[in-house]
Amino acid sequence: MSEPAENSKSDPDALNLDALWMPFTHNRYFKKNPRIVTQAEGVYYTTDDGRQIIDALSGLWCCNAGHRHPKIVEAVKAQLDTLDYAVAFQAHHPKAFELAERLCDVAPEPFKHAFFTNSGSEACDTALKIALAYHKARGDGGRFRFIGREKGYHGVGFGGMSVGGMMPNRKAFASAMIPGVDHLPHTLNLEHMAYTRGQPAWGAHLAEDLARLIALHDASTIAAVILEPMQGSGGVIVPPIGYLERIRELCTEHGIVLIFDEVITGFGRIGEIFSPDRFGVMPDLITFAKGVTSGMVPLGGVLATSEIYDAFMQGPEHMIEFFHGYTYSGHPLAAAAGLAAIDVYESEGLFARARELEPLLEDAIHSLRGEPNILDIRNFGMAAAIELAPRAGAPGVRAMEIFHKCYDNGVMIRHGGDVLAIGPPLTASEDQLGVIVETMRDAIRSTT
Ligand code: PXG
Repeated sequence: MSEPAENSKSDPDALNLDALWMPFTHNRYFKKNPRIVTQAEGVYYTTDDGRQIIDALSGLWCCNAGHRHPKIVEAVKAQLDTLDYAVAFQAHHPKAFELAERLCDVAPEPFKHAFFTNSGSEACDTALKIALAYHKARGDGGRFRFIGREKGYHGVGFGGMSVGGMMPNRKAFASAMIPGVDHLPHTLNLEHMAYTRGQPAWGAHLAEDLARLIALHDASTIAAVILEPMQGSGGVIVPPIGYLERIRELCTEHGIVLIFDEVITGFGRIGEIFSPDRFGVMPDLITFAKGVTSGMVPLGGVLATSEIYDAFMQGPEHMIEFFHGYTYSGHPLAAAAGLAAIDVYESEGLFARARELEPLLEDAIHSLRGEPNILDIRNFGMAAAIELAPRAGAPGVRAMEIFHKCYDNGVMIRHGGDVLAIGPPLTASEDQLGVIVETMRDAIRSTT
């Protein structure tokens, strides 16, 4: 590794933290108690004070093959030596086509086309726009409504925010929500499903709320339903048995496009490439991001069926069919990283590995039952969450303290509200899963 230049600010003590307005962060609190990571490899981060800590969240649910996987690093470096950027509109470069083809090969059968974005937020907004324009292209342009779900997270664009269902992400922007959005109820109910391992048996009936919304708005006004098959940011909320099936039935019956937002569930987080291979329910559009490059280069996108793509391919051939796209759609570095990441997932059997680890993670996390202040433990695939009782008058603080203790003791977890969540890299060892859970146990026990 090269020595830092003399005036380099890579020495964290020399960092001026003020200029950076950090995303989704309590800036003032953070800057008094900074946590800085300087390197990463495999399942570990190195912190600015030289400690190795386990990354129990795969970055932000993205480094599914671990950090700096050598094959992905090599592919990105090689790409830099050949082509840095290539125009994305009206001319393009080979790897974007190769990655689209590769994704369609590994995705469930009906998905034959990929549209690239740079993030999950852009993927969600793109999918919503595809749904609207699809109906219009078929002469059904009266369909303008979107149905999201409470506790859903579809990124931070105006579309994704509007269909999202997390109050703090919506509150300050209420005046700017896109029109015609309604929400299904979320499916988390501790009275009926606390401590469920895997999919809850209770809750399929909540899908009937879609029938209610269809009756209220009329199907002819509804363009799409967008759901995370398993809610991630909302706190690992696993779909009740039969729930997604019923949503699918209703969408099919009423000509509504069903979008599965697989930004977290994709690329092995639930032990398969995408959720249809796990839950057996096929959407019409799939959004992806994060794990597609194992987090190495930003990339997102939307997978579409031929039925949807073909509906756009009408009119004079010299006309643009979909007035949408990004400067960096299918960026060469991202495409190279995506191709290499898929190779790694396949050659190392990482989705099967996730399925093998799932029961171990399940047993380990549920062993925390009975520790103080826990109301629920839930898990699916390589994801798990613990719901804590909020401290009186200080919601979220108990979870934050536990997060800090875990960090100090060598494990990076996630906290949001009073939920702790983990989503370790699919390359984690059984021992590392044990360390994660025992570190959480100590932190939970020592927190009032
Ligand atoms: N959809 C889903 C389902 C997501 O989880 C997005 C869209 C937006 O992706 P971008 O790439 O625009 O951030 C996400 C992002 C967390 C956490 O701690 C989750 C996300 C992002 C950051 C933190 O749960 N999910």
